[in-house]
Amino acid sequence: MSTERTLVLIKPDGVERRLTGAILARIEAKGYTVAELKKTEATRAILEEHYEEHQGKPFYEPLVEFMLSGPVVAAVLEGNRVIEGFRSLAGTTDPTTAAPGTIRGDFGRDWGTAVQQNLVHGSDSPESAAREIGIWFS
Ligand code: DAT
Ligand code: MG
Repeated sequence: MSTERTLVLIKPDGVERRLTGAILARIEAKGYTVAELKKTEATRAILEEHYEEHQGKPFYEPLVEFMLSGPVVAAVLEGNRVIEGFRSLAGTTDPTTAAPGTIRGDFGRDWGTAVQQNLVHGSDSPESAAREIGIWFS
């Protein structure tokens, strides 16, 4: 067993489309524990830290603007290999090609700016998870 914690965000598109419950249901059905949960508004300062690795990329500003466009739901999940496991539940970054059966594949829409409107964020490594949990739940 390798019990881990990961940071999950339900992005503004997921909250606005009333998909919070459906997404959390998939997380719980998989057997992960929702250890922390809150609805909150991101700030530019939080997002600059959260998306530090993407600063300077062409999609960075649109991504930050999108994340500021409405409330998000932040969660800490616990479970065996949950970092990799949640990213598998979420599907690949682009909802157009994310596999059916995944959150992004089943609920993601193709509407022009869709890559950033991909419903959820999940930490990608133990280091990112520790860093991101500190940002959203300090
Ligand atoms: P992920 O969220 O799958 O970890 P990432 O960390 O590479 O993906 O990128 C963070 C977010 O930025 C991603 O969820 C959506 C957006 N994004 C990534 N690549 C993009 C691109 N080529 N065009 C527009 N938005 C992009
Ligand atoms: Mg990422």
